Amino acid sequence: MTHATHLEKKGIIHWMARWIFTTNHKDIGTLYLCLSGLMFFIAGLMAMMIRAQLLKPGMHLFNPNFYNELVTLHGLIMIFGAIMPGFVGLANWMIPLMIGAPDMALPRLNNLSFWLLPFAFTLMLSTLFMAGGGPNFGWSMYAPLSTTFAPPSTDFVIISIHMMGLSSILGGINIIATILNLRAPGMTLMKMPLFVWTWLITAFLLIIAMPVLAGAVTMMLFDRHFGTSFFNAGGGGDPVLYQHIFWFFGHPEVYIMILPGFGIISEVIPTFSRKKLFGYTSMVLAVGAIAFLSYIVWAHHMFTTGMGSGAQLFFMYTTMLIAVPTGIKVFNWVATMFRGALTFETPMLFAISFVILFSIGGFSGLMLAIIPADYQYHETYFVVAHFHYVLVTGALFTIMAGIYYWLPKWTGHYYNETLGQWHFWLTVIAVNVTFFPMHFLGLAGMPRRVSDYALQFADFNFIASIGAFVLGAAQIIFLVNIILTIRGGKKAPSKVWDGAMGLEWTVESPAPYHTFATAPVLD
Ligand code: CU1
Repeated sequence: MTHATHLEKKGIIHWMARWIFTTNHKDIGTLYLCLSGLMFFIAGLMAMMIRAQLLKPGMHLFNPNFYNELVTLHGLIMIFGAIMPGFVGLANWMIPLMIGAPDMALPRLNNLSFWLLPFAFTLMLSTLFMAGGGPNFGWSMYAPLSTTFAPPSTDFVIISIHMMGLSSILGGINIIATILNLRAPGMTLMKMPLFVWTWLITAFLLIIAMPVLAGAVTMMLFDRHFGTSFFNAGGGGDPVLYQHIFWFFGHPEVYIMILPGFGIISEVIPTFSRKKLFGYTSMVLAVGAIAFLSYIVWAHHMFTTGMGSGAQLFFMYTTMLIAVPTGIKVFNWVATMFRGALTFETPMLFAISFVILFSIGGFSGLMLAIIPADYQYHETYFVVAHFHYVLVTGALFTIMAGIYYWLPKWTGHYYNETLGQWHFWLTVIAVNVTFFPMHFLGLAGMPRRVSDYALQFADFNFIASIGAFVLGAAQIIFLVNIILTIRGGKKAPSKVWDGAMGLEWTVESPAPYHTFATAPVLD
């Protein structure tokens, strides 16, 4: 071995050791964001394969069973692989900086929380190559499809969900410990930036919700292998019990994927409006109210299971009640922009389009909450349209807003604004072209999770598929822009957005010693 290759080898080992053993919140934040990006790519490819199969009626790209595996893994990986790690990555990067903490409270636990995930997702994706195929029962894993009739690989899905759940619970504990214990003197709870507040509440949701999911999949495992009949009517159990347990986790999970996004938007809109956030206290209370309500609405996913009308009415009214705190938040965001000195950089564009498109998703959610109407909409593309409007804007757009907003702080360089604008406009147009026609498909009666459809649905499906391909392609611009920003670009000062009234961060942070830049660029 020559001297040079020896040094090179040492360099690679050092580089690997740094990322594997790191306990630094910025490093771990970066790892989370890289994993999120990779999972977004994989689950996005699956979405485009789904839309290719649905391009026109009678397509035979794959057999219906593989189509179901794609639908299942697209959902599971987007939720647990792309969105949640994306928000946790942003939390790792920004919460210590925003509250003036030197790092997360439990740095080694932080390392473990991250490194559980690559193994969990390798396990989950490997099910595609197992005998009998991957999971084919949808991300909600309803029994008995996931028990009696499921392929053997389901057990590996269960184990990977346990690993992801453990990661989330440990991450939630770490975030709560950090926020409650490591705030700088003077940083009282009601002075914390909204992003920190929303994450504090989200962390409690995680700790309450994830063990419930773990319980549900463990009961699945017992029904599959250990002779129990929790979800088997033949043995005295009830498949509907699975749905109750799953959605007691599943509905709060939706808010786990949205509340941190509310926080990001509450940082971005004031900065680019050059005004203080309107109604800070009501924002905090609204997030708390939404989090509470999210635990008493779960059966709105189950109106058609034959529950009594008293229960149906309870879940209808509590669901509709969520519109009140959500309305308060939308009002406050608009009031913050009102008479502000607005500019429309990429983070602000994503923030404004979030407010508008998320409201559309909110309204279709209200439509779904109306019991008699839900009998018509249930299991149709109307539901698919609804939750993609909520999650693509509430999670994806807000994460993108956050990345554009904070990238200059992280790297010391501005991103390319022209590329950012192209990325935004292509994305926002493509999202609407993809998902808006699904409302019409659902109202016309097209069922979800079916790999082919009747002729009358052809036109809207074709439009939706074209939109999906454009949406996927547009993300290449995002990736290129991020790489260019990491490698160089216009130098950014510590007050990246002209310090807009000191609204960017409440606490000046020490220079990150692990930026990508070669020279220290942040003061
Ligand atoms: Cu729900």
